[in-house]
Amino acid sequence: MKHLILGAAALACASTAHAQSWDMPTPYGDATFHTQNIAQFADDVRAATDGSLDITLHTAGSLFPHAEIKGAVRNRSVPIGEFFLSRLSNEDLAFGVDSQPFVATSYDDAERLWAAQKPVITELLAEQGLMPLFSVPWPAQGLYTNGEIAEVGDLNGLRFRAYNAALEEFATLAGAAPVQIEASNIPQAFATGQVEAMITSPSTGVNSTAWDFVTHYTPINAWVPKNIVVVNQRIFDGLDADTQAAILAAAEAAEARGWAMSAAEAESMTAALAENGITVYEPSAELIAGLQDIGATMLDTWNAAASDKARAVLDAYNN
Ligand code: PCA
Repeated sequence: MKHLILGAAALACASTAHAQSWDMPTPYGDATFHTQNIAQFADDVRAATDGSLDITLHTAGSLFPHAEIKGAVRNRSVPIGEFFLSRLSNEDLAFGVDSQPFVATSYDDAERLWAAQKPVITELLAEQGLMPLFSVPWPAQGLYTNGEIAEVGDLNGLRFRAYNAALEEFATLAGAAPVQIEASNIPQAFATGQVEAMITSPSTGVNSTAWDFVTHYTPINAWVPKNIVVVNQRIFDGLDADTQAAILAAAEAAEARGWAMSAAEAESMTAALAENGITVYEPSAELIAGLQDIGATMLDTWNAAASDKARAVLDAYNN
């Protein structure tokens, strides 16, 4: 009996000693479906570990600015974090394939692209002591402007909000003037006249109340970019096997749930844009052809600069 009690005490002790609080930064706000999905992931982990791993979200860039989140997980300032995957394209173009225009434009394409990309970026992230847990796409990206855009020439000279290097290149090739703005700063950037047009998902359009500053939206659906959640490998390896398994199971569920949430928002948030007074119109054949030309130019540039790993992703996707 004494032995048993001691055993139980030791167990309780062990679990207290190992109870952990994890801070998790994300660039996106609380109303974003990605954030809601991650909140559910955190709840699932808490439940599966009987509260011994407690993940606290820090949203809208409140703990680290977007550009620093990956580095913060790498240097163990935080164990886990979320960011926009293609922002790492300056490290290797393999990270940015999902943001190349007209490479993958539907959820089916995006799913195949993620299957091709995952092993390669898992390897690249491992070199930095990082492990991907799950990745979820935004709805396909559409064009927000004041007035209808009939052809690429109509974008000429517009101050254009961008969120990564590919979109900056795209806007520049369209004759627009790109300005990098974080998603949570979109309303302010439009209100102050810093930008006057953007390409983003219907989700981000609704989350930033786009009807306050633009009149028109067209679903050009040119790419389906992803967020990724990564964990520090060394911190993960330091967890007991049950906790590791709980995280991996919750991550798998979060990936499946996130893709479904994304697809649902592609429709519901486009409808919400219209309900709030935005004119939603189909892109003209001329506009799409012009945007496809820009995409082709970008792909040439991409191919010329791509690493073997990046090329392997595109080859695996295309074959
Ligand atoms: N929303 C994010 C990334 C892509 C998207 O749909 C943003 O606009 O920053």
